[in-house]
Amino acid sequence: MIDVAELGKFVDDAAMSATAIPQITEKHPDMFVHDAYRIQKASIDRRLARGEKLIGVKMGLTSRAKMVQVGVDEVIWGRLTDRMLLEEGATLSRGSYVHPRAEPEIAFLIGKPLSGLVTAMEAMAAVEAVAPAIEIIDSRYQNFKFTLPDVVADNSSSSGVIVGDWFPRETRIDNLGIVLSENGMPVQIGSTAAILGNPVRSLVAAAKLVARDGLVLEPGMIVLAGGATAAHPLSVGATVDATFQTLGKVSITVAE
Ligand code: 0L1
Ligand code: MG
Repeated sequence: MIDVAELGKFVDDAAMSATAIPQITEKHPDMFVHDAYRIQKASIDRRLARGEKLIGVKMGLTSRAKMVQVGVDEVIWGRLTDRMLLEEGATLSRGSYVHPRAEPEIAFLIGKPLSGLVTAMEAMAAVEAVAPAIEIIDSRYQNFKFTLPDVVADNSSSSGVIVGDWFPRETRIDNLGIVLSENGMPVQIGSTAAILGNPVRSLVAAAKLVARDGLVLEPGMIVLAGGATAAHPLSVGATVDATFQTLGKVSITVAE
């Protein structure tokens, strides 16, 4: 028997205290993905009750590299709150995370309400701007190990987002080279084409998936399209830059 409220508190407490927890499926091997989305919502509702604001959603496991890295092969989503937003160039505190990793992503800024089954053209018509971004993921599970329902319940590992300069929605984002560097040394190289072949497909998937939960992507919200490369672990002293062909650079520095 799944207690959604109790498990929502379990993952929320782990995120707030940066404490690694055992996988929920160890105790609840019968947990399904739809239960996990209810737990995710319960954990984010706790944040909203504490005064955080919902600012958008993140798509996860949208590239082959990511699916292989975590051994899960289904596109998932999670919720972003204002507390997760970091300034471009900011310094984050390693101690506030369990085992953070960085992923280069594309961000969409929503200009018109978007939800449900839409074509790529309809999805793009709802976009106001696009930007290069870094997502900080931080699975709360011990050893970064989880099943699909586990990771969904844990808000799809979402924990931070850094957005670079916004560009008009007509800007090409379908096949841009990306270099992720740590202290000037490349650690991952990829292309935005690795995001489901084109990041707009991730936006189409976001519209469809959030609609199942009765959610609408509202003007002003951000949609993170998903990592284009494997995620890179963040260690103290690292400055991590994601440099995108034609879109520029997004950076983050890690302190104690
Ligand atoms: O954003 C992502 O693709 C991450 C989804 C969850 C899996 C992970 O924590 O790596
Ligand atoms: Mg991601």
